[in-house]
Parts: sequence; C-alpha cells; structure tokens
Amino acid sequence: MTLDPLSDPHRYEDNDTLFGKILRGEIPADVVYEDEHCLAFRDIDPQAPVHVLIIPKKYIPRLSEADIEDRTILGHLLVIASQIARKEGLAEDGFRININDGVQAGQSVFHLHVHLLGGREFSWPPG
Ligand code: DGP
Repeated sequence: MTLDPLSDPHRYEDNDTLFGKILRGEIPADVVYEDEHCLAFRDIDPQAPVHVLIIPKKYIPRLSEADIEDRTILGHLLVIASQIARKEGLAEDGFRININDGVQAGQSVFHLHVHLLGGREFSWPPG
C-alpha cells in the first residue's frame, strides 16, 4: 500500500479550512514538526502547557470520514504525536491524545487533527 498524501491533489487544493490555509502557508503557525505526510504546530488557544495539533497533509475532514486506505496515515499521526511528546519532555509524566469528531464532540475545524496535550494533570472522564 502506498502512503501518498498528495495523491488526490484536487482535494488537497480544495481544502478551504483554516488548517488547509496553514498547510499552504497562507496563515502563519508555530510549526514544531513537518514531514511529507503531516504538519504539527502549537494550538493558538492552548489548554495545557504543551498543546500541539498534528494534522495530515491529505485532506480528511474528520475521523469518521477516513477510509481504510487512510490507516497508515492515521498510524503515522499517532507515532509522530508520541515523538513530539518525547521531544517536549512529556515522556516521563505522560500526555493525552484527543481527536474530536463532529460538532457534538467539539470539533470546530473540519480538517482531521490530533490534539497532543501535556504538562499538567487531566481528569477523566473528559467534560
Ligand atoms: P477542535 O475544536 O478539535 O476542532 O480543535 C481546533 C483547534 O484549533 C482548537 O483547539 C483551536 C485551534 N485553532 C483555531 N484556530 C487556530 C489558528 O488559527 N491557529 C492555530 N495554531 N490553532 C488554531
């Protein structure tokens, strides 16, 4: 199976969400990591001392719209999130990974993104 986030350039360029604009450099972001498949940048409204968003370069609006072909890229996002957590000094105390899917879950930007949060204690269940 190939992992080619730009294999569907029509969808990529048609991505008119905020994160599509960040991916194209139309809106600035505090980027902490980038490779050919994903971009990671600090959340503008951090909910913890470390709050990084990891997004695929391929335009997937939300997790529930991901296809089976997206499984490699979804795994990639988690591995990169974990690597960033280590770089941010979160490996010892731990961190939280969150994906909001849909309005009821609090998704406000419809370009799939993984929240990496750390540097404080978190309660469970989430609010
Ligand atoms: P969600 O609610 O799960 O869709 O998360 C969207 C996140 O995006 C939210 O935590 C705030 C963040 N965000 C919104 N606008 C911007 C922006 O312009 N720049 C950055 N870096 N983050 C943003």
